[in-house]
Amino acid sequence: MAFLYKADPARGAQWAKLFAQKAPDLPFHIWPELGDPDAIRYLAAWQPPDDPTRLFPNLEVVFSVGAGIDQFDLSGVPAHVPVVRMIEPGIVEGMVEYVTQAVLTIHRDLFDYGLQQHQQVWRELPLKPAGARRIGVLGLGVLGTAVLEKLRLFGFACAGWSRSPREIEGVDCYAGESALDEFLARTDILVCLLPLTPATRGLLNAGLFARLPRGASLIQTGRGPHLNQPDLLAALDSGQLHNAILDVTDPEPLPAGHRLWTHPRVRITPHIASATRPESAVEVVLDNLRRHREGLPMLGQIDRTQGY
Ligand code: NDP
Ligand code: OXD
Repeated sequence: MAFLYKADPARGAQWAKLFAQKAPDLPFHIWPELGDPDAIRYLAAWQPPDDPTRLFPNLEVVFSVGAGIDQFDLSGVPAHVPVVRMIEPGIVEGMVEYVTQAVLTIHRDLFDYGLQQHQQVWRELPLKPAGARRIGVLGLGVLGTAVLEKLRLFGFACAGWSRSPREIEGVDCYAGESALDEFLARTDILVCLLPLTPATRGLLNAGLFARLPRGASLIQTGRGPHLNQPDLLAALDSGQLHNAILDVTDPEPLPAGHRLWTHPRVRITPHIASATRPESAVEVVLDNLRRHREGLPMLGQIDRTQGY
């Protein structure tokens, strides 16, 4: 019985060390070193190989090393093999930090002050209290909920949107297509923390931007293909959107010379909003292996019918 890791090899080396300490009886391999393919029962990957059960006929569980699983070709993983995404405290902490700094950057007009600094202009802009700033988070899952719980403490007017109805203390929760208009109309800073599925691909487009109040801002921490990039540029140029902070783009990396790189009201980071932390991730994976052995549901097992 063995565990195979197929993702960034430097992080794989950290996983290997942690497995050696915490599960010394479970042989751990880092792709492309496989050992005996018949012994591989568990695979953790950013992207599994094609046809994994042909390569590893005794495969029992596939883990995503990331929170999202859109990079998986689920049709290649037979239905009897559960697919488990990463839910671990390190990813949550990183995302809460990133979105909080992005919201505060926009809320405290640091984009505009940056432009002023560039022109050596010393001019005070009107200060808006947090309670007058309306934050709206698309996606009320593990990450969206954690982000809102933090933002609420600053006094922002917080709301979120999900597929099924949710309840979060101090947050106005909206659910489903029919509630999207109302949610958007009350949102000054829109944060995307959705999974990428056929239903959410391209959701951040001209039609959606037009339903936000004029001058709203976007923080995009979901997946690049949620966003129609030409529509974003048009909305920024027309003033419908005031600024945008993008952690994810399509494609990644964003090609050299793309207009988004140099737009004065766009800030770009290279998909670093959050990352799986080996120390906490290995604990969670080992706990899921225990659950699997005991026939208990694993934390983060995805619903294939929904694609997340
Ligand atoms: P979850 O699965 O816990 O939450 C997803 C949320 O999105 C749920 O509230 C779900 O609704 C909602 N949702 C899904 N589809 C729809 C839809 N069609 N309409 C409305 N709401 C929908 O995911 P996480 O919070 O753990 O992660 C969210 C995403 O964040 C990841 O999939 C990934 O894309 C991104 N991410 C980005 C990172 C980065 O560094 N930039 C790092 C980690 C994650 P419901 O509650 O009804 O199920
Ligand atoms: C993730 C990511 O999904 O890093 O975990 O984007």
